Amino acid sequence: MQRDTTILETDMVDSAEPDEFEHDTAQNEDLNVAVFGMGCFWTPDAYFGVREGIRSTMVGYAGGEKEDPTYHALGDHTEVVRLLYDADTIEYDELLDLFLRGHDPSRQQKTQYRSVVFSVDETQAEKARAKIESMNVVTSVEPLDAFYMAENYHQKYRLQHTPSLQSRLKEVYDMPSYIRSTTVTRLNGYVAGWGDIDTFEDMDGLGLEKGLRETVKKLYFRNKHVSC
Ligand code: MHO
Repeated sequence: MQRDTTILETDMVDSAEPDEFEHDTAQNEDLNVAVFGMGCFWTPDAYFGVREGIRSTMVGYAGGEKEDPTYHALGDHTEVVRLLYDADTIEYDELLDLFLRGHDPSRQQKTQYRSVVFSVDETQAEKARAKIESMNVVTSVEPLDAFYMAENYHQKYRLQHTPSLQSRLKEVYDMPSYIRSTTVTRLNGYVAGWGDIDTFEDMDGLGLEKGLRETVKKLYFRNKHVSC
């Protein structure tokens, strides 16, 4: 299989300016980062993407020694989701609870899919350790050394496999903006059946045409919590 040559740098994505949908505008305030390994990364990308306070998600690789890992040459890395979140709306502790509920942390997995909290500072590490201390889990807590963004075709995977929505979104977003967009992040979760469909109804900022909103709803019910 041909190697994806359009891999984007994290910085490029974080600073990309989405242009059209209203819901994307207020993104310039300070956001926090959280990184979790919890199995195949398509699932947490969607699972976290619908939560209030999550501004965007990105999937990638972390935790190993190998430089510049790719999906097909992963080395000793683990698949992870990287969240940009607004700490005034959702606390790290709540993210940890979602993390623990969003996969089976008691199950030993191979390196690619292991259960791991990658902390970006000592406060996160302490919170994570305190939370799992009394639990019967295999989850490890490790400092995040490097995060390698995964190939574009892994980002917002569920949505990228929804052609009708995808073609409309591609008219609006280039790839960095697409990955960073809160709208796209939410939609990727909804089409995988996560979140509260009533919240979606209330989201007037999404700016999607009626037909496409119907598509999202249909997929939401059909795909209820689809996982890898
Ligand atoms: N079973 C999945 C895993 C994908 S993943 C991003 C597949 O190969 O289709 O690890």
